[in-house]
Amino acid sequence: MTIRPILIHPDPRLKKVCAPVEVIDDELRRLADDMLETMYDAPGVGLAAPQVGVLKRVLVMDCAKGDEGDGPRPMVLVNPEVTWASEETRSYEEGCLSIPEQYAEVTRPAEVRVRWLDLGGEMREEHFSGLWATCVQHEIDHLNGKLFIDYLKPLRRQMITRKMMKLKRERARAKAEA
Ligand code: GNR
Ligand code: NI
Repeated sequence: MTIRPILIHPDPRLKKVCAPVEVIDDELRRLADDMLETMYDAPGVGLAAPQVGVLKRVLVMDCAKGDEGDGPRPMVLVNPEVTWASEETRSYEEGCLSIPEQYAEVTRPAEVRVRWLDLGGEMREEHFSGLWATCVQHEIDHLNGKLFIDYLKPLRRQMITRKMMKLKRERARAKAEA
């Protein structure tokens, strides 16, 4: 398994609608493995393929931390689709590994049903609530080129984007000097 670099906003690859996965092969399984390792290393509770520069409809997540008892629950969702969303909403302070150290309240459906393919090519469907529901919607948004800051007022979004441009410039400079 390999930790892959996470793209930082703004990046054109984070704005693309990703393509459905056509075949589940070893390359895809390696991608999913790498994404899980990259997510746990960050650390984060979710990661979408475009965040590591792969424009395919794949996401990983594990929101089990903080849940009662049982250990980690790594999940890999291929071609995920929301099949039902609750009318009830909840707002949660979201962050994103592609927008480091910026947080904002986002309101989304409180619960969702999601259908996807697992790495064995089997169709799965599950009901998500709590952080799992927030996270899976945040990750599916990534697959559609959407970031949580797209829900904010334009001024706030622009302020965050400017901060990220500065962060990227500083990181590029530090790298050049290293
Ligand atoms: O690690 C993450 N935490 C988080 C917190 C609230 C709402 C969504 C998330 S997902 C984020 C990791 C990430 O950027 N996934 O795309
Ligand atoms: Ni994110």
